[in-house]
Amino acid sequence: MTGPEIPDSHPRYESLLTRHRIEAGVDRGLTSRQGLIAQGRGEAFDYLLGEETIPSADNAERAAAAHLLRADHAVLSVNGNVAALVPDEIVTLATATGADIEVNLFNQTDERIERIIAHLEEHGAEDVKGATADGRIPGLNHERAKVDADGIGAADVVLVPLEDGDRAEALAAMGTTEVVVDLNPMSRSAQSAAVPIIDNLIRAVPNMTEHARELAGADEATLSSIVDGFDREATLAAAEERIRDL
Ligand code: PTJ
Repeated sequence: MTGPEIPDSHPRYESLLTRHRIEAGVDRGLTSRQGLIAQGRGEAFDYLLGEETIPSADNAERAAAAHLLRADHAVLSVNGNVAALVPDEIVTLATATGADIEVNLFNQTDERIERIIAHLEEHGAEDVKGATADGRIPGLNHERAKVDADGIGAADVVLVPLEDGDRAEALAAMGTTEVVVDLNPMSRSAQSAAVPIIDNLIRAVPNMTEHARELAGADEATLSSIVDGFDREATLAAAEERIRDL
């Protein structure tokens, strides 16, 4: 994806680049218009967090990498914002962890699912799931309950960036271990996640890959001790404290 003419010395370079990517995603029919609003909400929280990966988020990203590596069947869920912001990085994370990729949308249309699958394939993804939609998340009676039965429907660990609260809670109720990336520590999705990552997607996904690469040779006991030692409440509290103290 081509970038805008923004000098990288600009103090808000990353934020402007991110905005441009979301705009381009909408223009290309990948991202929903609601995705623009979600981006604005995220930016406000990112500003309050200091636009950096705080130590508790880095720790959560490490725990997320351990979950993905240890899983029997991990799936990275991709929506319109994820597809626009981090297509290469999601493919790289899937490769580093052996996870599947599934397109799963809040505002579902077959056309947009197919466009996003084609876009991810252009970025090197293979066997992207989401087009079959032959399974359902129990407890949700909307279009967004649809998942692939052999994808999110059968996963033990799912990474759901920028999820909406209802679906995040329904996935958690299914017994799926949920890793959520959301800049708002008070959002229902962050609050219901086994691993809430309070960080910007554009920093969180590459950092998870870095941790996954570092942990690639780790044995089951090491991965389990990282997973078991993770404290979700402390992670949420640290992010909220950072926001309140700024
Ligand atoms: O592509 P679709 O149809 O699946 O739609 C996706 C959106 C994001 C539009 C949909 O899920 C939605 O409406 O989400 P919400 O309810 O607006 O929630 C978005 C959450 O993501 C908010 O809590 C934001 O703070 C957060 N957020 C936004 N941008 C980022 C982010 N978190 C991490 N990184 C970001 N770049």
